[in-house]
Amino acid sequence: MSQQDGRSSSNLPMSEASEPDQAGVSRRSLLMGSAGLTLGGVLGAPAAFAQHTHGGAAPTLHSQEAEASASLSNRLYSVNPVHPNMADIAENPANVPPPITRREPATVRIELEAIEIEAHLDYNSVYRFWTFNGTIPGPFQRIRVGDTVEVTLKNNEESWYPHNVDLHAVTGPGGGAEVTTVAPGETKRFRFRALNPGLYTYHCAVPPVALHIANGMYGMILVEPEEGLTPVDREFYVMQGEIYTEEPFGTAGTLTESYDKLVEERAEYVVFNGHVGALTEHYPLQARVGETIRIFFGVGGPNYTSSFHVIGEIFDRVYLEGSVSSPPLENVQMIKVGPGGSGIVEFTCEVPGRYVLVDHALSRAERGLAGYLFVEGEPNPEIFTAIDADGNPIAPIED
Ligand SMILES: [Cu+2]
Repeated sequence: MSQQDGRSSSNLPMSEASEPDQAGVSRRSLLMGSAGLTLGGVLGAPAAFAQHTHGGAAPTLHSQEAEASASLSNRLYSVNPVHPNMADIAENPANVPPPITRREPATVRIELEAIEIEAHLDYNSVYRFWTFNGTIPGPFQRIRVGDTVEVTLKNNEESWYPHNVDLHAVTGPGGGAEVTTVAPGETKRFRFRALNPGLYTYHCAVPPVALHIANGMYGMILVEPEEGLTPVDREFYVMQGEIYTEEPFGTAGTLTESYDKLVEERAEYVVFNGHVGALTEHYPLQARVGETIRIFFGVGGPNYTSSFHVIGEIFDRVYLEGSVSSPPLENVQMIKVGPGGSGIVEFTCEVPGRYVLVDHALSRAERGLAGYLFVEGEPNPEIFTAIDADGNPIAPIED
């Protein structure tokens, strides 16, 4: 399972602008606006939906700038207007390999590269992230129980630090961490047998481990059971993490990591898929009414437990702790996922519109943590409609 996404070693130059134009959005209005959007009006945003046509490749920054004028939420969480040439580390949540169809074990390869890369953290700031393969989370790995897995970890020549990988799906010392510790420019390999099905996290475990995780070195590996998972219409890959900067949340410019805040567990940023806006403006989830949706959810952390919830939806089935060999719980509002943990949720959206992914510890929405799921389709007033004083349905607002 070689993973290549084409951006693995593009350490793009930073724009000279370090004091960005505020683009008419003060930090205060951003905060108030994001709170209102998150908790308040979550009706459909068909215009924004139509503009996002991700076919696997990231949209160009030019197209994102063009969208800015048409989308309110884009104004709040604009991708990177002041650093147009800056690399982006957000992983596309739709980037999930297809289900495994073979019914025999095989030997599969996982190829990872530790890449330290300066990229935008928020619309007005950049940060030196540490990644697997240039994305946060690192690429989703999908194997089958009984497979023999050969893991290669390369550390990019441009790196400043050693890295390694501990996969929670591994039975063996350190989950592979000890045998994969690589200096910049070095490559190491190991082989393991996948004995237990489930959804597992992986992460760098070079001390201080919490720092390597906070800076972005985490991802997930799904070990499918022999019979596979139940087919669904759409699968998504979402992970939550914290970022600890010296500068307060919202500061413009190049931000620096804070070891003190890290050990005190006082994050400045909390994000889905790497940076502020990754799942609102950059890669919102997209689906159609009636489709079954599965989200592979994990917490890189390193420290916070997530109360993962989709505003306006109820999970039909949840596989707690990423266990795919236990029966699912049904009809659940929220799942708790601890650091290094995972959970799988499945649901169907009956009503079109915009749904918001959150950690229900909602102070974190004020520090960047939110994602959108846009559901397209015909209105379904039998299930949900605004009504007037006489109880008559009010037609949804058309864009
Ligand atoms: Cu590392």
